[in-house]
Amino acid sequence: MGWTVGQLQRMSPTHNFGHPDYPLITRLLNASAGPRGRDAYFAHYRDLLETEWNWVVMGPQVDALQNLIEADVQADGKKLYSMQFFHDNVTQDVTIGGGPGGGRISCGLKPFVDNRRAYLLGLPEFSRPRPSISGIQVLPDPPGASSPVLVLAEISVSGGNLGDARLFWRNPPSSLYTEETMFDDGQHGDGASGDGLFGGVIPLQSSGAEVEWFLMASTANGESTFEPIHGEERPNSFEVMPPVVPGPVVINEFLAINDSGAMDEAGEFEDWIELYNSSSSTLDLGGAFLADELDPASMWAIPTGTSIAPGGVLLVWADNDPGDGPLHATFKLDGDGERILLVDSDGITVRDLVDFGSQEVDVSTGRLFDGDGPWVTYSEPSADALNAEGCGWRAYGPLDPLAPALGLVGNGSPSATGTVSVTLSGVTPGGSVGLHACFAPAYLDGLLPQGTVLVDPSTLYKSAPLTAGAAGSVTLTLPVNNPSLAGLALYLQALETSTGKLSPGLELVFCP
Ligand SMILES: [Ca+2]
Ligand SMILES: [Ca+2]
Ligand SMILES: [Ca+2]
Ligand SMILES: [Ca+2]
Repeated sequence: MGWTVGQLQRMSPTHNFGHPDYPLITRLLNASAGPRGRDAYFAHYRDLLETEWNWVVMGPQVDALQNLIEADVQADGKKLYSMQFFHDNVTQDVTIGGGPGGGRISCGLKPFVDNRRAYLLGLPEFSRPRPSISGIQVLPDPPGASSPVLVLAEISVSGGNLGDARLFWRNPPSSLYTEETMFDDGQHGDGASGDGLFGGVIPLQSSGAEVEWFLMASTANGESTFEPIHGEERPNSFEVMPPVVPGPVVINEFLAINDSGAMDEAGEFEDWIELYNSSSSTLDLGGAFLADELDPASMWAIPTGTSIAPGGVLLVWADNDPGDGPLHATFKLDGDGERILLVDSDGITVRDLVDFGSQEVDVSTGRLFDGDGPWVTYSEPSADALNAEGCGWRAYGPLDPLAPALGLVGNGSPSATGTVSVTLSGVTPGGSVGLHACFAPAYLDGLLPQGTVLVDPSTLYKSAPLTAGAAGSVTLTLPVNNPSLAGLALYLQALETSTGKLSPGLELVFCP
């Protein structure tokens, strides 16, 4: 280009705008084409500047590339420049050649990146405040084919004024985006008017549709932010789930990461799915499907003659090992999260659908009561057995089993004629902790900011205030000696008063 290093470092981001030989940038940035071209251009430019165009990021990449080619450069008998230049030019300008008038300056990579970054960050387009977007929610979760989808986001501009917020969506993925306005008027599922929570609506889409979407918020001046970064190029997405037509058989429990639990006929620890028959008759499941996606071609047909007893369970291995036996589905479960579908033999009617997130090793996810919710996690899975069986202790946790900060275990056999004890751990040494016993469980997410409340406070039987020992644990022993309690169920959860830390849930059903 015949430019000096300094000129290159300070090349305008709108270079060639308006030049008749450069129609693309001219049309993109032309105000008559609407604000989005220019605003989006600068937002993308700024994202690159803030994430990539930084020697902290690029330096190690340059080092890696230099190491990759160094031996070949060394071996090159016809190279134009010395090895000294090969190394020096990464971090400094070098002068190549000489003679009258001096040599040509080859721009050092690091000073170029540093100086151009400093120049760009000083431009008003890249230094004025722009919106921040956080707290994204997509409702319902997962999106279904029976209602539009609401996208919520907290949007604000620190030190500036918000101009507008927009939601862009498309279906199918290769099509053009449709633009929807996001509102903070209290009329779009967005909480109160003017509270900074914005709502935008993606209209009703059909079952199985793959919808891609992103958000763009702009100041009145046009400084813009994408969520996710790169906007239309790398959008968020969701698949529209079909409506569920409940039947007597449901998905009851599953384990997506099995390291040391139930073993299949081949001696392998495999993923599994447990079904439950809530009806009072034996049901033939032959021809129905289990699947991890809606595509009929990928569904696994339950073999003819497979039946499930009334009030009974059926275990299917999700190991993609059809040779291991009849009940081995042709898919596995993704421990990072996916879905399980139970589909009628028509291949269309969805009878049950579980959409799950990231799973932990050897912790199953299941219904707290067989055939019925809420969904909880079990550190002691019950493959091919009822989730709630007989009397005794039963631990259950929130869907994120790692969330509880306190431990809570029941000791010994909980006989109605003996003594019951529970041990709390993980408490602040010497700290106060309450053990709450209720007659019903619950799954109250969001009631306490620290975690999920797993007992129903409206059915409180007793709260026991306890003080932890120096090791942060405490055991409560209760003589029961009341045969009439046999069969009674209590649901226990501990809450540390000062920190709000919660334990998992613990079910106690008194044995005779
Ligand atoms: Ca609002
Ligand atoms: Ca798995
Ligand atoms: Ca297997
Ligand atoms: Ca079970």
